[in-house]
Amino acid sequence: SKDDDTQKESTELKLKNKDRRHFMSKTAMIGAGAVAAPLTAVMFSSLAKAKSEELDHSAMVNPGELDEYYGFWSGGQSGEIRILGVPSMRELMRIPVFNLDSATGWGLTNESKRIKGESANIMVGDAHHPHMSMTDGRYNGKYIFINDKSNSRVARIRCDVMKTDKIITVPNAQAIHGLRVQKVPETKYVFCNGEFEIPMNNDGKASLEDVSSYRSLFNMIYAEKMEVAFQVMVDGNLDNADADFDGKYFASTCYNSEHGVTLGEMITGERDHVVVFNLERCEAALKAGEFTLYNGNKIPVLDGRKGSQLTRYIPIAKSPHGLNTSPDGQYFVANGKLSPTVSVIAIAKLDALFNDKIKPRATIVAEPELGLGPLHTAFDNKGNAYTTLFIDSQIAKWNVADAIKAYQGEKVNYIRQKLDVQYQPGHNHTSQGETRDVDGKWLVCLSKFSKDRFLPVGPLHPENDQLIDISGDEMKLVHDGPAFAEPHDCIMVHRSKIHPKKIWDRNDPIFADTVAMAKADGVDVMVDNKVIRKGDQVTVYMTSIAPVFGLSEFKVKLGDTVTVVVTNLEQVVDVTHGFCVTNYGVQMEISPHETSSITFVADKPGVYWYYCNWFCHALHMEMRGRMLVEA
Ligand code: CUK
Ligand code: CUA
Repeated sequence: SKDDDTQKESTELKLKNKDRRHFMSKTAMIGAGAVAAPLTAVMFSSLAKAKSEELDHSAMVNPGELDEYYGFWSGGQSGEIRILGVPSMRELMRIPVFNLDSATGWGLTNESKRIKGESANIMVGDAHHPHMSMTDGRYNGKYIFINDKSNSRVARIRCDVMKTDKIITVPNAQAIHGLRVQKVPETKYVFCNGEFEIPMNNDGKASLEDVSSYRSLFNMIYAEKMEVAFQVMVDGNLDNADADFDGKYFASTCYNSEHGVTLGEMITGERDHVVVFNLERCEAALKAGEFTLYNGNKIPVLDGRKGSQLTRYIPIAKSPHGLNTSPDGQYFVANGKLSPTVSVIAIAKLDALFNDKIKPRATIVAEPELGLGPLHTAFDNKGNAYTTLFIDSQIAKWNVADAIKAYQGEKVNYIRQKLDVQYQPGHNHTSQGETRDVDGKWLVCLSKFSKDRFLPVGPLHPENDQLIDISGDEMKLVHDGPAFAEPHDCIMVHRSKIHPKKIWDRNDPIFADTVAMAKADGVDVMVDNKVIRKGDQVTVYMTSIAPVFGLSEFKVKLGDTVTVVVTNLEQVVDVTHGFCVTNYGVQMEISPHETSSITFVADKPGVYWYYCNWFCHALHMEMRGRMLVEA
């Protein structure tokens, strides 16, 4: 009814006013303190301290203030990465990766096509797991790696420019899903799972129906070269993975040990596994040549199926999902999904397991029951874990040491708190929580449904990324953040770890091939404005400096293949130009000291204006020229 609505509105208003009054009165006190003569310096400084403490635990980042953390969010089926400031949850940037991006021309420019390589024609992706390279178990600020489940790819983002610089398609595998990095001594390998099982030689010649020949692969990729180093064949479907803090073991959850192809077949068994990979033994097998090649490529595939010396299979409740290493380096935690439990594996017992001194189940030191649908677990720096409960729509905070005591039969309650989240959480992540620098300040919960939390925007709803303050004894929900389809996972990296460039280095490898092409044409892109024709191949070199392009017109013939190379000469930070040809579907970004290029066929005769589509100057509208296409 209308009355109800009015009442609801006035309650909301009161709440807002109360918050506002609260905030203003604190501010007013500080303000008064500064001018009130009777206040002693000590009193004033304690007031100032109270204020700064309040701000420390607040998600409020005032206009002009900077966030403490960079958050890297996956973009799910949008195929991109987003950078958020935490705790403000302001979106700072989008990094196109597997998708086509209208603003930057990613997917259209020659530079991005070279980086996309053999998958340059694919404009979609499903990006789940962004993780930063590490040195000695700490983020080193160099790269972010991310998987593309939909096209079996892995990409690398350079954090000095926040652009994608390598993309590879992983051979022999399908649906690259769980992805993490080696933490210690450094990220030599990025590893990822081929989730879907396929015939090892997937050439259509072997039986397509014989499911028993299908396999799922664990993939090890050299982080610097971005080449697949080797693959390990396993039993069952790999899901999520993580690494230890000793540089010895990698673990992955594994479902469908039944080798089923329908849902019913995949969940008949009571148990599935965590598969643990022994790096030293894998590298030794590789050296000894104990591998097989498939599909006519050169990637060595090791045999890690049950009974292999390279792996161990630890039975746990069926269909597990997330796998997370505790930042003290002691445990792998496998999340039950269909089971209300998580299984805690003691990493210190893995040597004994690989030396056949103990049985696989003897590595499990706790199996706390947390609630319905545990998917992923995050950690603080005080021995607590935070597990998302998808079905219960909660986060369970639990104490790892107490869970271990309970498993040994002691009567202790390991559950610390359950917090309702809105709604149905998938991943969660704590600030620096997958590293030795875990600080127990913030927890982000990526809720898959938002339902009534935001203004309705049609049948498609945003997701809800919720910020939770975990610095005190209790979890406190402090912010709701709507997110477009569909972040799966995120990490939060302290701002002190990342040092982005303000303008491009002219020697940057991303456009080095374009500059080399110009040089071969006798063109210095920093100076020259020239049109070079070779048959029906026309290359147009031009500079840009606000508010003009180096060429106010160029002429081509109908049917020519035209490459436009634009170099931005701006020394001034933040003056990005664009190059856009009307009615030709051509546009791209050129940031200060960057060179970008784009190739298209002049398939429409007449006059076509090109213009700058990144606002750069009071005369930005006038920053344009004509492409004359002669019939
Ligand atoms: S998966 Cu999405 S909720 Cu791809 Cu990391 Cu668990
Ligand atoms: Cu240059 Cu707008």
